[in-house]
Amino acid sequence: LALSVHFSSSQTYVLDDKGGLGRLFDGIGGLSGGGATSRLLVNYAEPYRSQILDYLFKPNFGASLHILKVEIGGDAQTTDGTEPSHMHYENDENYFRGYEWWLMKEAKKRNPNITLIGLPWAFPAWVGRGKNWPYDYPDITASYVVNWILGAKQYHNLDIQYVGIWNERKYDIKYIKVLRNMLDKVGLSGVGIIAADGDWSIANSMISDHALNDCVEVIGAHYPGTTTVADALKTQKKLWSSEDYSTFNDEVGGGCWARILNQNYVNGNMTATISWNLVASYYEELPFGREGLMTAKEPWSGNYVVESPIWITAHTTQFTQPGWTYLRTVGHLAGGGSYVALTDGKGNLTVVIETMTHDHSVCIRPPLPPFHVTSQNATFQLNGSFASIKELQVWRSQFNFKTKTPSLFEKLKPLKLIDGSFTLNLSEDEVYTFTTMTTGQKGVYPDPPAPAGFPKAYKDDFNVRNPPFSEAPHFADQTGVFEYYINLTDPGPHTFTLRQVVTERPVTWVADADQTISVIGDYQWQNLTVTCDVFMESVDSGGVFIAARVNKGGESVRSANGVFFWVFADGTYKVTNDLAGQTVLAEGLSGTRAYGWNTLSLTVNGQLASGQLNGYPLWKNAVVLNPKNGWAAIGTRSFELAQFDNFAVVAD
Ligand code: 147
Ligand code: CA
Repeated sequence: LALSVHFSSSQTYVLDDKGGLGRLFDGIGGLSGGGATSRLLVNYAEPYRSQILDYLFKPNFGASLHILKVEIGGDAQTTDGTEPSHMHYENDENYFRGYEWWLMKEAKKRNPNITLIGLPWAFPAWVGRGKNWPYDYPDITASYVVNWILGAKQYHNLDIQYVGIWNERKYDIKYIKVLRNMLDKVGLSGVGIIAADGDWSIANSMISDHALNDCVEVIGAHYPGTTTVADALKTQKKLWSSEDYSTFNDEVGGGCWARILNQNYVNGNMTATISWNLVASYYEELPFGREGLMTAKEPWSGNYVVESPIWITAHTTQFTQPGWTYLRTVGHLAGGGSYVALTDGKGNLTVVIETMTHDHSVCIRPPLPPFHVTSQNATFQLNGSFASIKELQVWRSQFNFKTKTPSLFEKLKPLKLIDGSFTLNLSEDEVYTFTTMTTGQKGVYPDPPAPAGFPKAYKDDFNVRNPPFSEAPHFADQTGVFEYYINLTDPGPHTFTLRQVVTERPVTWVADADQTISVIGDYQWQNLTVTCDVFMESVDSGGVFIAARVNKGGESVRSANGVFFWVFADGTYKVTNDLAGQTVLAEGLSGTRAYGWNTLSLTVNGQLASGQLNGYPLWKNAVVLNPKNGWAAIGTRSFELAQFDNFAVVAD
């Protein structure tokens, strides 16, 4: 016999500051990078690009984020692509690569008080001095990171407030001390160190090492599942969920975000939560597709989607600021769910309540233990300095998984308080904000253009004298870095090209390929012709390719399959089914050499592929059974310099 029992609870919750306050609130943020998650955002035309940025950063409009964390590019694969380093080589410094500088400036334009954070995932090879490890020469690594912070100020007037160690990899106590010391020496004593962007284990090291403890301003844990550990509490440091979320941004994703934004404080005393990622602006078929607060992955159409996590963020961000303080009176609701309350210390109060059910708030990690949420009545009694509050603004989100028509961040009628008290009838899967702040707004722009596939006929001659970004539109580097390049001595048709510039295997974060590769186009493409002029810069050993149907990127890039047409500087060519070059479909002589331009053309149609060199057929009828579809790509045989020009693709 199965019994089903329905609890219907009704309870009173006191919100009070009489016994003192809780921890200082540090904000809600988004993470660009780790890696290349904003890659496609930069190529949106106006007004769409500014609209997306407004939904993310503009105060009292959308997510109105308090924190922007970015990757310090290290020339290596860091999840959805590579991000360029400010120092490809030891004697090289350039603070205008990539898009993180631009993104930080756009964020700051909208919210001058935004907190900026930098964190490396990978490092250029020279930092490791030949080893795949960044800590053998702590002074080198520290000065490399400090240069990035100094460059942010010098070239972009950006004040970086926090810097991290090495994302989700081992921390090194010596290195942390060297970094702290170097920051102080160059006048960056205001830059706080977050450590160690992984689990909580650094707390234990901090307890036994006072000097280390003094170096670390914030303990940052990733995907903490809303809880912390005794050692972390014992340090009395700020505790942050410095990377969290990473969940497909449908309604369950929104539910995950609502639950952890409250419960990271309620259960884990964490005073900041940062979403991986900020905005899903990478090809969806790359790893962790659409795991951003919103989606903007179609610069060619202008389409973007303001997903539910944006409005869930707004419930907290629009009615609080870093520097507000949590009340001690926060907690769980009797019928399931949670509430937090924050104050600015000047009489303002913001209460956020969530009643997300288990199945509608599962995040990617860690596993979520079972719990029950039921509809319930809740009475809130405002005491202490809040006793005299007469009216609260009310904002509500109802996910409504039954009808699949969520109502997100709706402003309801202000609530009149009687003797500082109000009673609610809470349903499952709701988020409420009750606040004295009257500045909230559900920002809106006209609908963006309809979604559309990548253009079937696409070309780029890279002829841009002052490119707004170092990378050419829509190319998503998966190993190596491809940059606009000017051949100052070339009088002719190849003055402006795209150049692969990483010449040594970086200190990696995941397994970069042994070849470099940049993908572009529509993952669904099957039949197409890819054409590109190529120029090798390594005598004898050089090699370059163009490719179609490339089926993998991100951390799986090493095992990418597709149709790869290579020419080598030793006068030969190859056609392979894989990036690694193991499965050879055709090979022979090409007469190709370094320091001369050649035009490659690759046509794939059904199960057959053919190739042309400088307009003449070189090979044909290579049989391609798999993959059936994938991106177009360009790349090199190894970490070597090479140039590309007049890239063109025509797809069926
Ligand atoms: C994190 C990374 O820091 C991000 O760059 C991004 O890759 C993100 C995607 O979910 O994940 O790395 C993690 C990888 C694996 C685990 C946790 C974090 N894990 O298996 O618990
Ligand atoms: Ca050109």
